Amino acid sequence: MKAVRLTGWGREPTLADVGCPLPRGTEVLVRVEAAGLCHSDVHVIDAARGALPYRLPFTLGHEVAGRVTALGPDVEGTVAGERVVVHGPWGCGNCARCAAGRDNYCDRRGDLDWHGLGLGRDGGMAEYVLVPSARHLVPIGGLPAAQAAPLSDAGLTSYHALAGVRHALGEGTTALVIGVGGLGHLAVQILRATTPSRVLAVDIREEALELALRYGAHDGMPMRADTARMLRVGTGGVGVDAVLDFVGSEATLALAVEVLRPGGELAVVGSGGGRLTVRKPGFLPAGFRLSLPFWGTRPELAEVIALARSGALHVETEQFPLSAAPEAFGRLRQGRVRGRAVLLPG
Ligand code: FEH
Ligand code: ZN
Ligand code: ZN
Repeated sequence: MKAVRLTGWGREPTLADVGCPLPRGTEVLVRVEAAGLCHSDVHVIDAARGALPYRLPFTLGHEVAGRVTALGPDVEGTVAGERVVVHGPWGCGNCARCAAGRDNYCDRRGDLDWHGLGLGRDGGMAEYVLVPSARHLVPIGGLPAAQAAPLSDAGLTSYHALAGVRHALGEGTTALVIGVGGLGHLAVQILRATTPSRVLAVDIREEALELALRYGAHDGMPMRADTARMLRVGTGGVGVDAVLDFVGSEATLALAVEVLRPGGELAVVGSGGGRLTVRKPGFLPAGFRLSLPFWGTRPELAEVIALARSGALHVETEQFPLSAAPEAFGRLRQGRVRGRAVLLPG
């Protein structure tokens, strides 16, 4: 079968022919219908030798949807023909976190030499993918795979980040989304669908602000020197109740703490590597709370899929054949993907 393989650290992945795996025990073979690209894939590709515990080669792709095609003899919980999306942050499978579908916070993650689907284990940028257990599968019904796949990472990560700050987003509140790309445009929709908050968006790109407004943001502002002042004016001088920062740079973190209300929540999702000085006494808003959420849980993925199937969530995608993976990665690196890039093996 064809697969996008990472064969060397710092080397671009290549399309190669590899054997199609046969499911054993509790394993499930899924015919891939769509696999999304993520900035984390680029971070993995660019990682220095030894920076990650992963063993090469492996197939990339941790944002995958398709159809169950073969089952190991001990499989329970799915059937051949079922259309599914894969919950990608596979953990040890034995700790209390994994047992609850919270593999993203597996207690034994530090002992593993992989982080899940397409992250040190063979992923779904391929015609088929082997999933260790049906517990990692969420049914998608008639949802198109090119919609479902990005929801398993971009959608789930946004949803999980929001879950941690939701308590601050009741009636009369304001939420700020910084960075309206593959994750941010979904966060805008999830906020509108699940909170009463007014939703503001900030980005450096005019087309990203247009995307935010198209998907329900009440207002969008360019990232400039006076953005904090504009946001304070736009919130009647009190600031915002929660910030979801999908960039995570020095500038966006500084903007976030400048516009947060006392008791405000900051969820840093983007891996921009920005730093924030947290000290007392200091200059952060009183009652300031910070979260660094990672991906999301399997139960949350089922909630995201249900939102999408209800029509409340739509993923902006750019679709490529599997063979165009190098072009898709090039566009992702250049910041020239509108929404989420998705590979279609079929
Ligand atoms: C995956 C692996 C490591 C870090 C971050 C990620 C995210 O893309 C998962 O959403
Ligand atoms: Zn990802
Ligand atoms: Zn575990």
